[in-house]
Amino acid sequence: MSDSTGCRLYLVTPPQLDDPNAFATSLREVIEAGDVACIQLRLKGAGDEEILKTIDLMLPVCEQTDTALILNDRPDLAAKSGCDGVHIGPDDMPYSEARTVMGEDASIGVSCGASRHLAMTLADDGADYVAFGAFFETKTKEDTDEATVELLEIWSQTTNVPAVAIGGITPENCSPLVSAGADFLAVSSGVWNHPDGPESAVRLFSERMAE
Ligand code: TZP
Ligand code: MG
Repeated sequence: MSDSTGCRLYLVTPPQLDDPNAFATSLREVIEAGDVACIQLRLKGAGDEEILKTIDLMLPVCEQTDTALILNDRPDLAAKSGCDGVHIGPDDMPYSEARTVMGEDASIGVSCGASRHLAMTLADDGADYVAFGAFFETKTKEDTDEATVELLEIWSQTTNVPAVAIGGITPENCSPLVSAGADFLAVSSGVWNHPDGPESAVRLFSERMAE
């Protein structure tokens, strides 16, 4: 999940998968439609068994397409299932414990809302990326903070720790975030609910990120 090539796409799965098999099968073409660095499995309300089964289905696709698989919320499941990393927020396992569970080689990303202070603290602790958001209105998550383009600019000018921008991002509204120095755009509905389909969305995002 290196950020050496400028801004890249960080896919976030839909919050529910009615047919995990079909999702995993179609994932390859979505990933191959553009510059996708990683995909976060974010199944809110799913049980452990469903999460582990979905990881098993997604891992081969991720390995074959050189895409990191990041699990949301659950370092314990990420470590035992072979995920490349985990994404944690303030209500999840604390960063230091997650590092112990996941090991030094895993990617650990942290939600920081709109807090540069929290991001600096966790980056100092060793987080592999910090995520700021929401930048735009989103129906995918409730009670989000309001992050600004200025926050992203200051972060990218003052640190080397990659910044992920998240929240309501679409191909149409993403350019200011790319210009502000976002290393990754994390997107769920902007890809899966795109009127022309997820592959078109990934293609459009990749075009915008390359401008
Ligand atoms: N964290 C902040 S906003 C958000 C998360 C998980 C939702 C991202 O989904 P979408 O559909 O791209 O707004
Ligand atoms: Mg969480």
